[in-house]
Amino acid sequence: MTDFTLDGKLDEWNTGSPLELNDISQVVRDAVLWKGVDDLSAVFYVGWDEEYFYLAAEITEDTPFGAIEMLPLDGEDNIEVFLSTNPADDPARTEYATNDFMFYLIMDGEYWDTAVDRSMVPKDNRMRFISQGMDGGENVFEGYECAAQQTTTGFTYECRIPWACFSNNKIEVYTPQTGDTLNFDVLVTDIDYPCPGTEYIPQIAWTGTANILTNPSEWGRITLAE
Ligand SMILES: [Ca+2]
Ligand SMILES: [Ca+2]
Ligand SMILES: [Ca+2]
Repeated sequence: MTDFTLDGKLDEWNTGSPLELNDISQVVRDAVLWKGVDDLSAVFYVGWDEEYFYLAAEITEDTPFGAIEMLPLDGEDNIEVFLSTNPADDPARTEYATNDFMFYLIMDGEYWDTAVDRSMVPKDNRMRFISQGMDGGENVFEGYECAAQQTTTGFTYECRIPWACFSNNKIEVYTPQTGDTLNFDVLVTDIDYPCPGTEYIPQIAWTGTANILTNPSEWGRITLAE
C-alpha cells in the first residue's frame, strides 16, 4: 500500500482480488439462523508493505457494531483473522506453527479492542508469545490503526497492523516479499441482538469449516502481489 488514507473509505484499495463471504456454505456457526446476505456477508481486501499488514472490509449486516464487553469475544461483532507470517511453513499443516496467529478485531464502533488467541498453538511452538487481551477491553497491537464508516447496508472498515506485532525476542519480525504465499483466513461474527443470553450468533468465513480455529490447513492462501 503506498497511498493509504485512514478514513474508513476504500477508494485507494485495489479491489481486483476480493475475498467474498456470502454463501450459506461459508456460514461456519449457527447457519440455521443466517437470514441471507443482508443479514451477514462481507468482502475483504488484503494489502501489505514492509511495515504493515493491511485489511479492508465491506460488511453487510443489519445490526452493526454490536460488541459489548460482557460477552465472550467470539460472541461479539468482530472480525477474526487467521494469519501466517511464515511462507516457508507447510500449507497442509494441521496444527498451528509458531508463526500462525489468530486474532480478534472487535467491531464496537467506539472501542476497537484487539486480542490474540495462542491457546491453539502447541506449547512447544509458542515461543513465549502467549494469548493477550482475551478478557476483552484491550488493544494488544501497538500501532494498530483503524477507521470505519457506517453505510446504509452495514459498514466499511480498514486497518493496518505493524508486522512487528507478530514478533517477540524469540520470533523474528516478518519481512514480506512480493510473491510470498501465506495461509490466511478471515471470519465475521454477527450478533443480532447484543444482549447476554443470545443463543445463536452466526459466523461466516472465507474458507474452511469451524475447524479453521484449530487447523491451518483449512485456511485459504494469499499471495502478496506487487
Ligand atoms: Ca481509506
Ligand atoms: Ca445480522
Ligand atoms: Ca451485528
